[in-house]
Amino acid sequence: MLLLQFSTSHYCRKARLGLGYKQINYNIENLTPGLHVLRVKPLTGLQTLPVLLPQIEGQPNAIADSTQILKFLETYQQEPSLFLPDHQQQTEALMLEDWLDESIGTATRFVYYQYRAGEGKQIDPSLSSQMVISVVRQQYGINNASVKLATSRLAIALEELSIRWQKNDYLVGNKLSVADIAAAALLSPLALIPQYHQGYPWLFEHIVQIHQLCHEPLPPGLSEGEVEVGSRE
Ligand SMILES: N[C@@H](CCC(=O)N[C@@H](CS)C(=O)NCC(=O)O)C(=O)O
Repeated sequence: MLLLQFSTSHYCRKARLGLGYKQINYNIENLTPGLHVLRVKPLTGLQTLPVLLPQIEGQPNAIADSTQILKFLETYQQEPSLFLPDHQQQTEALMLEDWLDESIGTATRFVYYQYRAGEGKQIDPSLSSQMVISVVRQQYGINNASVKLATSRLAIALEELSIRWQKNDYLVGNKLSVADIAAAALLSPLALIPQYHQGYPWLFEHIVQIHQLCHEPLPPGLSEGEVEVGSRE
């Protein structure tokens, strides 16, 4: 299998977590933002990444969207399962996944790129990085007003996740589901923002645990050698 991705995209991280959880072998092709459209659009009709190319006879040629990729992986290789045996719980996990994808992953992007363009500029002050950040901000309409809205959406999300994760190790049911994978991937960019990293230690503990369960290297801000989550308070 081949995963077409942007190396830093949190939606691509979500697909990698699914592949890693099921321990499926795959290769990666990193695409350049902007030019990626030339490679991706003819394959899927869309322009977003991740895209998975199963490269297996009898399987679809290309699968776009992280949610569809996880669904495909579940049919391709059932064990270990990412779907919950209880139908109602599985529906709840799919709803949470959709909310995290459509609302919270976007809110994270807004808050993250605002930080990288301001206080967090020193993470990579190079011209090329600052140009990418500026293009992304324009593309998605990231400005003070939209970031304010995104920040309040994130606050509600963190409240909801804290209730669920503090009650149980998993967001729904008693095992890892697509909801946990979506949350771990789509909130991971917040690890680089001190206000979130210091304010929500339980979030990053869960993100680390889920990455370990999925055999996926930790995201920036949580990698080995960096300051331990719990010791930052
Ligand atoms: N719902 C999609 C969202 C993916 C998405 O927004 N990908 C971004 C990268 S983080 C992208 O490809 N942006 C490029 C573009 O829109 O041209 C998914 O879950 O795969």
